[in-house]
Amino acid sequence: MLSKKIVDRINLQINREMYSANLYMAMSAKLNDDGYKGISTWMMTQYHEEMFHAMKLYGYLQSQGASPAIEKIDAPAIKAKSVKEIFSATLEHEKFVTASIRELLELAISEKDYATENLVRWYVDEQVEEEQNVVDILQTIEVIGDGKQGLFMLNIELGKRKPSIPLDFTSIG
Ligand code: OFO
Repeated sequence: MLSKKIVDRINLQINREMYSANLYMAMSAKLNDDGYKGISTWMMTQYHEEMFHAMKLYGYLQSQGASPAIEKIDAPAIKAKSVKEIFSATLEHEKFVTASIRELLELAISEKDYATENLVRWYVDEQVEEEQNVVDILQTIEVIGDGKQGLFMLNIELGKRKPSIPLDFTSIG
């Protein structure tokens, strides 16, 4: 059985993952408006990844007899204008999520909640991968420059991204 502290902290993480999903959906919309359909697809795929992160925690709470608490999600604030700025903002956001996951892991360890610890370690690995993906894209932008020709190629490349997670959440948990 999960402690109230753990349930509350997992619910906070669900909210943060759903905020991440909204943030990337909003970025996807902006990129689509700006004519970058491929990069917009990459961001929408990221939206699905984030929803999966939220739903995996949701399913875990239910599997432990606890209730997910769905709260208000803040509207995403996007100040970034260029593609490079958007990916820099993405990296900053992922670093925030990584810190949030570490906090949850530290709580699980301090409570000797080994089941939650095991679950959260999956997110630790996931964050390493997510940060690396964005670092790679930023490095590519450094190499090709953020002129129109380079971004045209990047747009084609990132448009090939497919979700690595199931999009049907009904079986999670
Ligand atoms: Fe982007 O990894 Fe979840 O939030």
